[in-house]
Amino acid sequence: MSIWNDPPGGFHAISAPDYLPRPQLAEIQLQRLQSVVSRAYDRVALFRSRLDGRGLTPADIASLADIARLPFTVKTDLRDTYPFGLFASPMEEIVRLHASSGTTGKPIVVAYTQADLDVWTEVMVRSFVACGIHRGDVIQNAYGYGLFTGGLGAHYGGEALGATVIPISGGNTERQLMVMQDFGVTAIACTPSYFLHLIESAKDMKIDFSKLRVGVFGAEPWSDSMRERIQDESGIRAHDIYGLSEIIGPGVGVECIERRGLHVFEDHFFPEIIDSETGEVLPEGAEGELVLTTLSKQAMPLIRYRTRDVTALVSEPCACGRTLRRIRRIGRRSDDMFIIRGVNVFPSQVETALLRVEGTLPHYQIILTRDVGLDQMEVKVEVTPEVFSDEIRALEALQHRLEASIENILGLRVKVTLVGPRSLARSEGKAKRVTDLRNV
Ligand code: DLL
Repeated sequence: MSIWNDPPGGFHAISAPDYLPRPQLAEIQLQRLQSVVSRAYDRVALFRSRLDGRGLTPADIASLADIARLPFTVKTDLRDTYPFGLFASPMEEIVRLHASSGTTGKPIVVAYTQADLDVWTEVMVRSFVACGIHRGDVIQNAYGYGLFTGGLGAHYGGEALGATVIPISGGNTERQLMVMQDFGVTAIACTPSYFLHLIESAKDMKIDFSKLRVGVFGAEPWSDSMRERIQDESGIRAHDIYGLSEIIGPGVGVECIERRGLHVFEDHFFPEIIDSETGEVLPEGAEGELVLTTLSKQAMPLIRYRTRDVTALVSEPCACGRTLRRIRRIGRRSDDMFIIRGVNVFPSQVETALLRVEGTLPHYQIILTRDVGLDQMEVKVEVTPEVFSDEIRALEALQHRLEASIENILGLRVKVTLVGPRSLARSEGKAKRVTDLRNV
């Protein structure tokens, strides 16, 4: 039997919830929704006061449709309660913390109990299975290990599946290619742009990765044309995987073999699409902002979290047999966040970093390019007239201070270019801070 065939019921019992009849799934969802709303209400001051403010109690959630009565949660709620204000479990029960970009200087923090980690592992196993990855596969996990959720999320999923996981993390391209060839790697997990970089470098090094057959790519938007290019140039199948730290990490949704949208693991994450201007829930199929509710999270349950990712829900049955609804691939966001080398960046974070250093003006431009498949970011920043007339050494020192300040906040080394006062174009109305030239 072909390993690509994952029949209804799956080879893996763990994937059984992917194929539940919808009414049965809805029952599980309602029961979990009621319990997560109670948990958040009882244990998290912010949720309690928001529900109280609407005159609601957890007992008002009598059907799945009642979810629309609940208030939204947004990223700034995580910032305002930094670091631990949204936790619904005592520290003694929290076994892991991760962090992701906030909108200014501080990151946002997310927490997991052991049961949360088990759910995360489960959805990652189900994701790998959906991509046609099995026991016997050798997975090169080139997502970053650390505070970023990609590395450890994929790692534990791969191991629990029974595959062989190589925890190589991101970076060091030559070593990646050597390992890929020498260790007989059959599957790779990394950002699509990094894989593109690997392909380009492999050409130069005359390395062929003929054993590699599948890639699990996510953490940043990538187009259909980028998928074609990846597949044409490497001969592998490229799957899209989606997730975000606030909800769990990778494994919120994934493309099955059909690759016509990403199945959302709806038994753990309840999806809605809203109009990002009005907050109104949109009908099936309409494009809007994805809102997710964690149905089984203990340490940090999030109710109606506004992801800012723009997509649409697809509910036509999928040929793979999964009954889970799908979201269309995410092409853009409803805010100004962009992703570079897998790191989420808000222009406001760059601004915070620049303003921490004396001698610059709050006029800057962020330019994104791609060089041999690798994302590059340059920040052009205006300096004050006094600084501009300084000698070259003083300017270089300022440039280095700015680069260090940005690295401090983003964890990314980027190029800073100083320019004279009034040399950057001013926009009328809303400032356009980012020029993205990375079109693949
Ligand atoms: O990027 C989790 C992840 C790791 C997903 C590995 C997939 C693979 P964050 O760092 O919190 O978490 O970033 C989440 O990244 O809101 C989207 O804007 C974007 N994003 C993630 N996956 C995709 C994707 C991880 N497949 C933010 N397509 C999300 C488009 C994606 N955007």
